[in-house]
Amino acid sequence: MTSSVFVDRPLKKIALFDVDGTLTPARQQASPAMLELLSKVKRKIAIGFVGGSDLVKITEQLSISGNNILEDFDFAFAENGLTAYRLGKPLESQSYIKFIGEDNHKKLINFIMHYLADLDIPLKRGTFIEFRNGMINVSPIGRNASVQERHDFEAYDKIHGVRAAFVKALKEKFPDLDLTYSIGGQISFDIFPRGWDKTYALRHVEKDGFEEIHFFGDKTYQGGNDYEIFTDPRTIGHSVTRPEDTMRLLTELFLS
Ligand code: M1P
Repeated sequence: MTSSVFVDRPLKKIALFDVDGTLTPARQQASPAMLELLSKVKRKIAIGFVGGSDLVKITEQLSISGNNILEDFDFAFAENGLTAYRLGKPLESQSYIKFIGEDNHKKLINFIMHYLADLDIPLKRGTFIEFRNGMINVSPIGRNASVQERHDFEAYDKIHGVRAAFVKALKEKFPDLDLTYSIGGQISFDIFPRGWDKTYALRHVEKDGFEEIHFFGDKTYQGGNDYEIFTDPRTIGHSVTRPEDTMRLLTELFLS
């Protein structure tokens, strides 16, 4: 049975959204039209986002006029759900560093820093490793690349497979660490314990007993960071190509 807190929604369903490429262009802000549509959808069903990024970045993208995203969305999942909120209240979580341990983490970071230093790519900026609650994020060009530099690196990486080779080297070096390496964005990849992909968020949503859990994402292909939740038997998956595609589907599914 659906939890009584969602009794005001006529349909006992929830829609979960990836952020980059689904609600917003990659690492950019959502359009006012998208936020307006989401607020209409929220009158019918529960809604939530499930992003790979941390909450600070997702807030930059979804709070375009000072709006509180923890109020706009019934469920807010950053770092695949390792940072989680339901109706504005934080939910229980786990941490990457506790899982892996300081010693293994140090070995991993030392290897990554050597690899980064030896990497010959056209541009290097800054912030090559970001330590988060549920994962670490590694970027060969560096996280403070400009928007144009991001696009250029993404195109370069499609040809040269810089990130794929990096991930291969890590898997070979650390076969015993139970980690997943996920290339979810344009310039970086995420490293987190196996199983801490976006399906992690479903444990929080399941408890409310929705009749249907819809998921919308753009990286739904095998190897993409939406693949596991998109193919999970608990969800009805929708593969989208860009935010306008998400808007079209939402209107068809829940507003017509
Ligand atoms: O949401 C997808 C990814 O977004 C960012 O990736 P990038 O900066 O490479 O475009 C990162 O926050 C990454 O962690 C996340 O998975």
